[in-house]
Amino acid sequence: MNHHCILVGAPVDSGQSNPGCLMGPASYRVAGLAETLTDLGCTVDDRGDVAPRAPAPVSSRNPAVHHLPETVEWTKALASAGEAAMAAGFPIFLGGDHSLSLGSVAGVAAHARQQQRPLFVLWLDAHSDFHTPMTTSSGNLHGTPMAYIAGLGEFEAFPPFPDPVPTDRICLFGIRSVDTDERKALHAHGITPVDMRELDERGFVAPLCGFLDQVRAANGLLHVSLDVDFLDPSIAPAVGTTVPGGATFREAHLVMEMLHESQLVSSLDLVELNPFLDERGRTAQLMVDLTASLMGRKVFDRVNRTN
Ligand code: B3U
Ligand code: MN
Ligand code: MN
Repeated sequence: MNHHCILVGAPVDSGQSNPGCLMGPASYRVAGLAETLTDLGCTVDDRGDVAPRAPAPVSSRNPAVHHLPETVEWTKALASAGEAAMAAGFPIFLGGDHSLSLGSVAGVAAHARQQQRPLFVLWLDAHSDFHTPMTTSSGNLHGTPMAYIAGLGEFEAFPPFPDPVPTDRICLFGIRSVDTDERKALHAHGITPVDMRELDERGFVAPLCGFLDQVRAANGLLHVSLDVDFLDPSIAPAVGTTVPGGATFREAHLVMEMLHESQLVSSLDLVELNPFLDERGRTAQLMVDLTASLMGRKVFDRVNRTN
């Protein structure tokens, strides 16, 4: 894992309807993300917040879709910031709602193509985010990035995704809210999410190890997209779309520690934090602590964890 962290602020609020995500990057800074990473021995380059260009007057054929022009400009700006950050170190995209991943992962994919390395995506989320602008009924574009990344469906004014990620390199993990059209599309494209039912039955370790083995065998790059609503709302209230039954504090840290130990992760999104809905900064703090676990913070170094 590269320990030169590039912080890319992405105060995106256009992909959903609950104002507040634009305060996310500031909240992570206040919660001490850079200081935490520095304490862990990382070097940190905070590049500030990305500024998109003025939106062009584009509209969607689906009348439900809102803020398409703004989201298209964020996608373009974050794709170029992301590609540049990948060339320099380990990008951490500070959201911002999940529509930011339309751009962050596009930038990461462009870098992977240039490096001739296969890109894998781990989507830690309550939702599958597998709509297209044509199928969404909420019109919230934060529900679309996974289909865009897979190169599936029609994305209207968005630039074509640089190098679509084949569906067998995508792992949707922690899923517990899927709309009918998304379910149909997931079936049609042979994607079986690792949903909470599977995690209840098998635990978190085996499904995650299976995916990480695939990444390792292919010498792949691994992008992790962490949506606040992956977490149970009782520990992470600061999100507009809470869904009960999410990952616990211990499960979430376990995932992050396993990701650290794999040494496979090459980029990270922190998305959907809405500081306006937070309680004394506890969700922002938890997201910072989870990032610390991903970057190597442990309680104790054991030689053999099974003893
Ligand atoms: N699938 C629903 C709900 C949703 C997706 N992502 C979030 N919520 N955060 C939709 O609006 O597309
Ligand atoms: Mn999401
Ligand atoms: Mn979600």
